[in-house]
Amino acid sequence: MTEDGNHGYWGDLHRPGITPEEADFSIIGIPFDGLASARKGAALAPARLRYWSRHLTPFSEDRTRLMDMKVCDLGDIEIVNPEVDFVKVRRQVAALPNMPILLGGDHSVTIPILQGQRERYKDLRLGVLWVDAHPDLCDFFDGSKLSHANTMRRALEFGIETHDVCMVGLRSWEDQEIDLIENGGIHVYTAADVAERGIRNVADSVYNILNDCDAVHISLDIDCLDPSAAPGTGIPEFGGLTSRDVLTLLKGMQDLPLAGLDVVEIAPPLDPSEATVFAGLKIIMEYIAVIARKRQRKG
Ligand SMILES: [Mn+2]
Repeated sequence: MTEDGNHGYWGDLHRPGITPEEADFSIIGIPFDGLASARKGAALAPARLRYWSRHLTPFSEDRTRLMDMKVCDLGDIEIVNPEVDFVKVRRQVAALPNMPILLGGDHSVTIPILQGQRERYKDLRLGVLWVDAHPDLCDFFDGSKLSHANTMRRALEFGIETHDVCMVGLRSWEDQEIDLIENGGIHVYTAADVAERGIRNVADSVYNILNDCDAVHISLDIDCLDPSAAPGTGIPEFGGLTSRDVLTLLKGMQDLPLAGLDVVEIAPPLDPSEATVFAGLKIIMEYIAVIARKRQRKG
């Protein structure tokens, strides 16, 4: 707790002056929403997440102590022209000595994030847990190949294998995505599947698939959640995951070789209550807790 009554950033886990080599996590904002198709605003998310991260305490909901987890907040990577500037994200992620937690931005920023992860784990099997209302498998969207509807399509082109991708929470489709979804080999768990099978059952399936990988990146679009839990996003999709589903899913991934997280599509201008910003913060802190529990158990 600081003198003004606030905590430090990231529930006091951010140590001013620490280097990435000394930290467990690097937090990087990518305040870019230039390729979101409608209702922009996600560019403002990193600033709001940081601002309210001082409200957090260094505990998870199950009272896992997070104080030993060291966070290095590296600030933002500015994107003006994605064709040119996405390479900054790719290079930074590829070179990190610790685990990245990335703050979008719209989902297009995950294209260079996954490229960077692909480079970090270059000869290894990289899996992706994709938690989203949308598969983002369009080849071309809104005149671009780098829009937030193209992210996983591009990832499949730079060497992430369909059978190492699990998608959870899906419920909205573009015509050009259907063939890949139905015949492409991606493991698909719709929001309706989660409601019918229960999240533990789905989480077990996801775990068993991704446990064959050497490293697993989690990309979480806040629109995976039902708009009742996270209304402040560009394209709210009715019928989504509950907040408890998302937390149970995260906890279920604890024994995977986790390699990083991105949280995207939080749009503060569309989030007057800021409940969606706080949802993102909870997800980030519970992800840190997953890693903390893993360490403490090994301890
Ligand atoms: Mn989405």
